[in-house]
Amino acid sequence: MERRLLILDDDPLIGQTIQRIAEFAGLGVRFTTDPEEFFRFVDQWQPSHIALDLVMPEMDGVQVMTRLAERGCRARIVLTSGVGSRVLDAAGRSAAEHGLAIAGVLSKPFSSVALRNLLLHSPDEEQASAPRPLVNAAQTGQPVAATREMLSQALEEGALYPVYQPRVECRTGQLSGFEVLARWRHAEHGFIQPDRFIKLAENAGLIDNVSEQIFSQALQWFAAEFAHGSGGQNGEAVDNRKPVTLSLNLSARSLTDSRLTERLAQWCTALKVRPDQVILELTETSAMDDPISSLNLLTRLRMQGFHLSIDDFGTGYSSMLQLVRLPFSEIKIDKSFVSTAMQSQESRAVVRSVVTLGQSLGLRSTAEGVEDGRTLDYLRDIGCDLAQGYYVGRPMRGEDVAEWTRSRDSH
Ligand code: G
Ligand code: G
Ligand code: MN
Repeated sequence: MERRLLILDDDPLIGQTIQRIAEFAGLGVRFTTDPEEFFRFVDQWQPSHIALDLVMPEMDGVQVMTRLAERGCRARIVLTSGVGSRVLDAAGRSAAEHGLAIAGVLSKPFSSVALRNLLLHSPDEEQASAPRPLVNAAQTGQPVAATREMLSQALEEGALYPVYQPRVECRTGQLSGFEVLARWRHAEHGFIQPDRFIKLAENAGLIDNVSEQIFSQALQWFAAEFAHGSGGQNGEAVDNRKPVTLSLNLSARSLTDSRLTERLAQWCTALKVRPDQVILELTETSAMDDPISSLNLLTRLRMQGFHLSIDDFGTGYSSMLQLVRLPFSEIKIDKSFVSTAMQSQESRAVVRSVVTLGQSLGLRSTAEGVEDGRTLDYLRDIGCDLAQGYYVGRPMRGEDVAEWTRSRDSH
């Protein structure tokens, strides 16, 4: 495909410099300092790439991007500016949230090599280097408004089931455990995502029923595959490895009375799963209805040997106060920071601080949302303990875990 670059910059010197670099790299180039002419070129010349100055007197880059988004512009955009990388990063995320394709951001002064790389590298790499929204953009797909009745019926029919996402040690790559994630397969509406039914379950007073179904299925699977410290699929003890763990998401609403957690302890006894192989992940610790009784309950769980993890740390739902007040043994760094760590200096700063905070409080740190090898390398370098994310493994059905393990062992 022919590459055509359209440049909008109020500074003719910079615009011409970009033009020369791009022409030298073999691109067709148009350059203008006038926003209105710019939009005429966008419509008539259909550039494959756009270099856009973020700060201009007549119309700033964010306004330009809004108008590009309104036109459904598919060109890959390189943002340039002297305003500093924080502002550029934010603008890049805002553009990505508008659905624009961002090839990258360049702080002025930039090198010709950096510009060439952004203009020439393959779409795959461009995808990877695009700044992504810090907060996931709105749900896509056709949202089904799940109702209490639908959920009750699903519970009766056993339509909820667990999937398992692996967690590995950053240092060695060794399997550490699995997080259990709930899934709902609806006969008509297909898959309904947890972000749409967990809240509903909490508000409808059904969250304990949801958790019971998910936990019991997950514990049975786990007991059959991994309990008693065995790492083997067929029960043959695989040596000196650390026992594999099972992480369960526990709603703060389930801490108002002890029924669910008592059943959890009973299941563990019956299935011979050691409580110290089970990690309970808590989010929205600030939403605990009754802080004193939940503290009691969590402390008892901890004394029984269960581990406690503070989930989505850094999002505001999981607060520093709760981190110190409650007997946690693990801190999970929210995926919004981890998945943007390679593009954003700010995200890296947060990830690093949380790992350090964990270390000084004697907590294990787990990064969730690890989507590429570079992020995993980075996490290892800064001393993060565990990694979880699409790069390591997607959430999968129990019967697919053996295959995942085999494919890892084979290379
Ligand atoms: O895969 P993902 O979309 O599966 O999960 C979205 C969110 O839903 C997770 O952050 C998690 O906190 C929550 N979640 C998933 N499974 C469960 C569950 O079994 N119980 C509770 N309380 N929350 C869950
Ligand atoms: O409990 P919690 O909010 O942490 O649940 C994890 C959520 O993150 C689940 O919805 C899961 O599907 C999702 N997830 C797991 N790995 C990745 C990843 O690498 N990238 C992104 N964007 N989401 C992930
Ligand atoms: Mn979780």
